[in-house]
Amino acid sequence: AQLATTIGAFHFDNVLMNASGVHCYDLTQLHELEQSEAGSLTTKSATSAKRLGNPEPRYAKLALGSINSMGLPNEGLDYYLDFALTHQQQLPDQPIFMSIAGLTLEDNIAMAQKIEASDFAGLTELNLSCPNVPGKPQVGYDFDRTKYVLDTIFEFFTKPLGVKLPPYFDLAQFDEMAAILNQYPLVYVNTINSLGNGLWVDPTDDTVVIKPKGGFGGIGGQYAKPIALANVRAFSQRLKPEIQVIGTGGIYNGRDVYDLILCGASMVQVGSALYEEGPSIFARLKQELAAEMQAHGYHSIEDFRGKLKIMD
Ligand code: RRO
Repeated sequence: AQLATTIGAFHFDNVLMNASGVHCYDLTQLHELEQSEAGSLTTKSATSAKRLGNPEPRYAKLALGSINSMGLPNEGLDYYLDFALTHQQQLPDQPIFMSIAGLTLEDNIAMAQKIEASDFAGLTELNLSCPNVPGKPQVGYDFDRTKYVLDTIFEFFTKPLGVKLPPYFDLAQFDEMAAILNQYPLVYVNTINSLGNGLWVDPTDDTVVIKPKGGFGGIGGQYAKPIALANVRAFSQRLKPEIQVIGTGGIYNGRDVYDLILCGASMVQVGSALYEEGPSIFARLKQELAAEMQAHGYHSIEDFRGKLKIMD
C-alpha cells in the first residue's frame, strides 16, 4: 500500500508524525524522530523565551492514556527555528512543522514575524489550545478572540499556516468555528489537542496524580479517540476544500490511524502512545495501517479518506 499524503503543496512519504509536545522537546528527541519511520515531525510548541513549565510530577500514565500539565516547557523559538533550518538544509524534501503557542497575542505576533522573516520553508502551526498554563484560557474556546488573533496574524503572515484546536462537543461549536476558519487562507486544521482539565485519583492514597493546578490536566490516549474522530469528521464536513484536516487523538494501532483517515484526516499525529512506546512506534503503525488498507483493497490514502459510511 501507498501511505503517502499531502498537506497544501507539501508531500509526505507517509501520514504519520508526532503530536506536538511529545518526543520533540530537544535536539536529541527531534533527531530520533528524524531517524524514525515517521512521515514528518513537529517541534514542541514554543514561546519567544525559554520556559521551564509547571512543577513535577506533571505527566502521568493512566490505564487508557495519559494526563499532563506540562505548562509549555520549551527551549524558546530560536532553538526550534535553528533546528528547522538545519533540518531543511540536510533534508529539503522532508518538510516539517513548527508549533508556536504564545501566552499573549503579542508573543504570537513576535514569533510569527520571526518565522516570516526567516528562511523556514515548512509549515507553521498556531496552537490555540494549550490547556495547562494557569490564568491563560484556551483561545480556541473563545470564538471572538480566535477571529481577532487570526485577523492579526494574517495581516502580515504569508507562509503556510495551520491551527491546533481544542476538542469541541456541540454541533453549534463546529458550525461557528468552521465558519470563522473558512474566512482565512489556512492550509490545515489540526484536531484535537488534549481533553482539557481532566482529573485522576490514585486509589492507593486518595491523591491526584500530577502536581500542577491541584491535579487538573489534559487527557490523551484511548479516552480521546471518539472525541478526535468526531472533531475530524465534523471539521472535514464543514471546512472549505483548501483547508485540510490533521487528526490527533487516541492512536495506538493501525486501525486507529485508518479510522481517523476514514473520518477525513490527511495526516495523523501520535501523542500518548508515542510517549509510552517511543519513536519505534512509527514502523509498527505503518505496517499495521498498510495491512488494514490491504484487507479493504485500498492502495492509497485518497482511496478511503473521508469515506466513512453512515446508516440510512
Ligand atoms: O505544554 C503543555 O502543557 C501542553 C500544551 Br502547550 C498543549 O498544547 N497541550 C497539552 O496537552 N499540554
